Amino acid sequence: MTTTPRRETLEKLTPVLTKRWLSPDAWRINVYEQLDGYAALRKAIAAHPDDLIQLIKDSGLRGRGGAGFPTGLKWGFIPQGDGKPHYLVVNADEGEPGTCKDLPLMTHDPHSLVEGVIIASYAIRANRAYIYIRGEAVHAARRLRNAVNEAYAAGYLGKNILGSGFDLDLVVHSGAGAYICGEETALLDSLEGFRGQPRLRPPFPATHGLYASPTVVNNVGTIASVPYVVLGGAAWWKSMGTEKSAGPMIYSLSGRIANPGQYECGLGITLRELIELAGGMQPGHNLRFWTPGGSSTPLLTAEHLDVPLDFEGVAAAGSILGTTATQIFSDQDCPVYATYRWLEFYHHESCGKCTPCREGNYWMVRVYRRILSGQGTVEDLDTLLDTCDNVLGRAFCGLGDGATSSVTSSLKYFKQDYLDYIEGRKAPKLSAKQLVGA
Ligand code: L3W
Repeated sequence: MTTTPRRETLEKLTPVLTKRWLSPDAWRINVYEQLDGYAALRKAIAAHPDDLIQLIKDSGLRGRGGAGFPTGLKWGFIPQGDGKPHYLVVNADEGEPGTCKDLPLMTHDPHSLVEGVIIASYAIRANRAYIYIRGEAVHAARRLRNAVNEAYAAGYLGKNILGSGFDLDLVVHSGAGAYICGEETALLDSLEGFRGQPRLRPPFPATHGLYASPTVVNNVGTIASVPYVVLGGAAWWKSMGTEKSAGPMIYSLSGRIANPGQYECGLGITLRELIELAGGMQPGHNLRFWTPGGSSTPLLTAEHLDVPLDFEGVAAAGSILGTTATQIFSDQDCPVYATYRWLEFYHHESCGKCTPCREGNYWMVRVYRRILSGQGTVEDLDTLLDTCDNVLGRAFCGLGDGATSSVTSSLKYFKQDYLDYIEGRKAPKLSAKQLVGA
């Protein structure tokens, strides 16, 4: 039986980026314009670019792609007067397991992203921008391309935008469905036509990005927030969220929840409140473990229901806010098996460039198969932790680090589940046949 949220919890919903999602046809430019669309662009283009960067700094807006890096600071890194072209690249390669906030935004409200792109490009003095969208997101890409065409026809893109003298071309580029291309430097390699593999950082894209030129790479949610900050002001933006984690955030809830979906609330809401907003757990299920921000973030448990879901609160609880993809598992789910399935994903998606990630994930998958088929040993648990030690901080990019998150955290909280497979108290989850090749 689903439960009805209390009024005080319902008031925690702050539809800002999601406010047009339920308006029919909001993806069409005429409807978008009737709903305040492109008003922020008119305001921004009358301002000095440096003032816009300052506004974004003042608002406290932080990256919505997983790392929470201060957006205004990143824009401010772009060298000015360097004679090089500057680029804005939107990372729309949403692929983190459990994450589903950017694709609905681009499907229901693509113009908010296009408007954000134009304002951000004007601020950093870029005359060319790209949206790199995940290859499988065919429908969202179609909506985006339609929005870009509409924006060109309305004079919001192209030459001399709104008579300001500012020119901008925007290209929507579809990837080919590789998770690694969500890593910003692999994305840039892919955009340049190379195989998508991460580059060594530093130098960061802010100085050496696309075609070795200064480039801002921002997530969809970050750039789509910009028009709202411009219209509402820094103080209004800061009135939502917490002091260090300002603004609203789209939390995607999935798993054993009555009403899975996207819930936009001020940063700092708790999982207890989110579950209430989502109508409670599914009947017969009790919360056992969950990810605060996708499969790359360490698991938390029922003990962490009241942790504030902002960058600082989640870090203090030993995890990472990540992409705010809360995947909710119950007492009917197995943390060992869930971790194995995530590891299979990382193993499959590892680009192979660095040894710790390529080999570490391969070996860990083999160990999990052994444990889950009832043939594991207690020593296997040390092998897993030792492998994680050799991947975390030693891989070339965040993919390797992310892969270790559920392994170390599930061993920390649910070691008994591992021992139950090893010592025969739990029936094997995999058959001997599935061990073939392990
Ligand atoms: C100039 C400096 N720029 C940092 C920039 C840097 C980047 C941003 C954040 O990974 C995490 C990852 C995933 N000068 C700079 C500088 N920057 N120092 O700031 O950088 P960083 O290294 O903190 O993180 P990152 O490499 O961007 C993002 C985690 O998010 N994640 C998300 C996964 C989502 C996907 C997806 O859906 N496609 O992959 C979830 O947890 O694991 O740790 O722009 O250039 N001194």
